[in-house]
Amino acid sequence: MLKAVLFDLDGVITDTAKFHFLAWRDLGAELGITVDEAFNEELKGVSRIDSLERILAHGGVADKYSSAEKEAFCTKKNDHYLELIQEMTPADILPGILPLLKELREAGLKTIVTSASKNAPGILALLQVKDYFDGIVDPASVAAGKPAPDIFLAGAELAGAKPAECIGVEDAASGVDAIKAANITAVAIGDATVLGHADRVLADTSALSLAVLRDTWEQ
Ligand code: B16
Ligand code: MG
Repeated sequence: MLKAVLFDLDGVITDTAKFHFLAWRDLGAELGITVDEAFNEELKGVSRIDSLERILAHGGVADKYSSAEKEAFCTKKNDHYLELIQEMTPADILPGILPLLKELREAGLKTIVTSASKNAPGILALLQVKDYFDGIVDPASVAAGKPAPDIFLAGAELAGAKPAECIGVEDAASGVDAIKAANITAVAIGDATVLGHADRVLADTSALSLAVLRDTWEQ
């Protein structure tokens, strides 16, 4: 039986990806590294420090900075990101998400947030959807980030369900990798050419429903 739905946040519940992009783009510019939208795709679902490492490698300066300098760059990016997201309201919840959360509540399924973002609790509060979730996995508590399965395995455990009794919803290729590595059914939101390894790909969140999730899980 399908018992739990594990939700990625950025790109699934709300579109913070554009704010991550702007903050990384500006930090990159300060370091003389171009972060364009195509390269930004590779940062989706990837932790803050791993995103910085990828940007530095992309700029050919992987070994130039100390750990303390990298820490300072991450803090700067995050401070900028936090400024950008302060204006978020419930109107920024992506289409179809709120009806789905209500449907899942009524059907008695568990709902867990499995986001790589350390800002997830704050964003859920801004969106006023915290009460629709039974738990949030702390990304700092898992050994390895996406594409490793850890965060989704932790999400299943938090839901009190086996991986086979869960479904994961993701917008990033690294996130779909993580769901599949956890032996969980994956529903992806976005471009099928990037997310084709998911069990089902939907163009956008408005097509999400409990019926679609159940149908995918039962396939
Ligand atoms: P933070 P998700 C991920 O969230 C984002 O997709 C990724 O761009 C970001 O670097 C990562 O969270 C860490 O976020 O800097 O806020 O801790 O897609 O896994 O919900
Ligand atoms: Mg995401």
